[in-house]
Amino acid sequence: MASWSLRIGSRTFSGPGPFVMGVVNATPDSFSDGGRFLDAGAAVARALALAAEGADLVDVGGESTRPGAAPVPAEEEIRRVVPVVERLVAGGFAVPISVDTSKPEVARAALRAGAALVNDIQGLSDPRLAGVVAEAGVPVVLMHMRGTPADMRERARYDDVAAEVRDELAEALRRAATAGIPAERTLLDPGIGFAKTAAQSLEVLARLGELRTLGRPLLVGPSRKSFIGAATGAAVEERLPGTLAAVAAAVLAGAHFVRVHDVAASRQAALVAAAIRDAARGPVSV
Ligand code: HH2
Repeated sequence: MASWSLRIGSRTFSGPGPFVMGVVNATPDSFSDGGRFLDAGAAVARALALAAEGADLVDVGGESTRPGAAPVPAEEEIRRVVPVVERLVAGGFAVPISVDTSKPEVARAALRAGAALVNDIQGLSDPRLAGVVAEAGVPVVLMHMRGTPADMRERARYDDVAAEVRDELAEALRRAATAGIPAERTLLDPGIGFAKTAAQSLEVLARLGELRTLGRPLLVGPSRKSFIGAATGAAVEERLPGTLAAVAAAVLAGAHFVRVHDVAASRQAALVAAAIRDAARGPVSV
């Protein structure tokens, strides 16, 4: 992949990574930690703990995207997310903050409060959100999915999942460009578990390298997801070992960023995978 560099808040990211995005869910119903961080103070404490564990970014979200999750009105999502961003910024939080939303009103309010990146699981299918991102001049994560969390399971039909994800992410890049967001301000994410069966998620992970032809840094979010349960039978709260295996596999396959709940453990797994990846290039001759 051509070299890339992305300014997110106060930090410039470039190179192969790995970089770790820690998940802060300010939701009552997230699939793995719903309700635990709903109170703004608890979510702030969670973000501080993830930063102490070595997170390079924190991703604050106020709406669960698990299959069949109930949609949350924009005002409620703002009420959950914005106080968390405000309190972190007021406290001098040094780690760039990302907002996990597909709603233009929520993105606008979070960016105004100090968020530096928009993480959109809908890959900018809403042109109003694209407008907010373009106007703010911030970077954006374009994630692949089809439909909405309510109906995405029925839309998991592919002839060639990796090729179709690549083509649909290329379409998302075109939507961004049309709205005035240059490719240089994007990250791409194949959307593990979104409109994908467990087998399709595994195939996308195995063939992640094919997405490198799109020329943008890749973010992958395997943390505690159901493909791990399908491969092992482990319940959600028992999926850390499976998450670490997926993090290592993603880094070896070319992921630059991983989005995880368990930052310290995932960071160690990602760093070891990256060291193996780099050793494969052999000794550097001088
Ligand atoms: N996964 C989830 C949410 N947002 N964003 C990106 N870019 N990539 C992902 O894989 C991704 C994401 C789902 O995980 P989580 O936030 O823990 O659960 P919930 O949506 O139920 O809050």
